[in-house]
Amino acid sequence: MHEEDLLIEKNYEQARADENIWQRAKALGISRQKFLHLMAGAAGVAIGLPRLRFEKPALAAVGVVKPNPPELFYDYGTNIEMRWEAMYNRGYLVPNELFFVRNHTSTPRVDQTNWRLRIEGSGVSRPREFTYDELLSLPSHSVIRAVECAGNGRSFFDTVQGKKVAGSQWKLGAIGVAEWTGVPLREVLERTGLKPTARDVMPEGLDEKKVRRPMSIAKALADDTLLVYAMNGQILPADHGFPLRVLVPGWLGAASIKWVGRIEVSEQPLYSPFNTQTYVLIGNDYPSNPPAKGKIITSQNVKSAFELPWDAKLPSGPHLLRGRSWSGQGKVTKVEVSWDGKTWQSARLREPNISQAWVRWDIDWEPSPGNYKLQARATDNQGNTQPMDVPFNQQGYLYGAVVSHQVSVS
Ligand SMILES: Nc1nc2c(c(=O)[nH]1)N[C@H]1C(S)=C(S)[C@@H](COP(=O)(O)O)O[C@H]1N2
Ligand SMILES: [Mo]
Repeated sequence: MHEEDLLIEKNYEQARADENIWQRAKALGISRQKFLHLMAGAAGVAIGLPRLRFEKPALAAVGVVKPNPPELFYDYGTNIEMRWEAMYNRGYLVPNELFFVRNHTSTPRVDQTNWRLRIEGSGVSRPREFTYDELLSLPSHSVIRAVECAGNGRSFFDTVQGKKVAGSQWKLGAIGVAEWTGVPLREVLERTGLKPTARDVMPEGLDEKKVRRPMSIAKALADDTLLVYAMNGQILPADHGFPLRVLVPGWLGAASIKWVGRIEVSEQPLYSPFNTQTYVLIGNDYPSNPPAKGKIITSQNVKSAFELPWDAKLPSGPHLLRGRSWSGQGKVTKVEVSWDGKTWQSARLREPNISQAWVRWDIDWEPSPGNYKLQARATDNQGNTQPMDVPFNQQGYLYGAVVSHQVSVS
């Protein structure tokens, strides 16, 4: 094709598409000769394109609806973990297709036309139901916040402390940050005759196990505690709680009940197996707290992750290391990185830095060949700094110690 023909947009696009296919074919190790042969066999570029696209089949974890290809997720059966390396070239938010999923059973398919949200209990004087459309017509609010599983980092109790505990062996990808849109829970409680004597609020899921976990009335009335119907500008996906989920910022993920169908408001403290048996810290360093078997978890702690695969292989020479740090209790103010286990250097924090979400950071690194254990240590505005070690607890929650990330440079 002559250069001047490329002034015509259609020709230009065609030529660039051909070139692009050839480049991709070359990257796959296909020779020019073989490529021309393949192209000749196709009735034009439009047919050649899909033929040359090498896509791995999207495997489906049990009970998770969305595709979970192995380049985006680790698969733990009913739970899928975000791969941190997949965030290296993305922005602040985790796209819905890359957001981790933690299901106690499996994602239920709820038809929003028959679905109702029921508010009841001794803490309200006008118990009632809301339809999906009624909720959509209430005042709405959008916030950017993390949802993080209390078990995020659990595998390090095994690999660092040598104490393997049951449950998904998460590395650090059981967290995601999204923009959540919904009705403040307060707006709904105010429409059900909330009593001044109300103490606890317990949302309950419509999944098989009816996952439910209480929060204090103060937390329920906070501006950013939401009944969420949209995630990152899209209708809330099935795996993340369609038609409605709760967002309880800063608290463990288990408080952010998905597929919520009922909310109990009580004048008495509320308990469920999810704050007495599980999601409590049990161990020598934690006193029991009847009727809970241990210390009840509320806020998440400070953690950091590199946007690298486990284990990582890098070429020697200059590299821009990237990562993110977060705290359930506030905003990260400082991140330090070490590649020798002795000296620490400050990483550059990149805007935005949103409280109870995370901050992106980066640092230049020019390693020579060898094996390294990269470490990142964050501090939040409440003065919490990641420790080098954390006390053990039986169910492997809140592993907030500095993690060593194995990298081999050649
Ligand atoms: N109804 C219900 N809500 C639930 C769960 C569940 O299994 N059922 N899992 C909880 C846990 S343990 C976590 S960490 C978060 C995970 O949210 P995500 O799957 O949208 O990432 O949802 C919470 N809400
Ligand atoms: Mo969780």
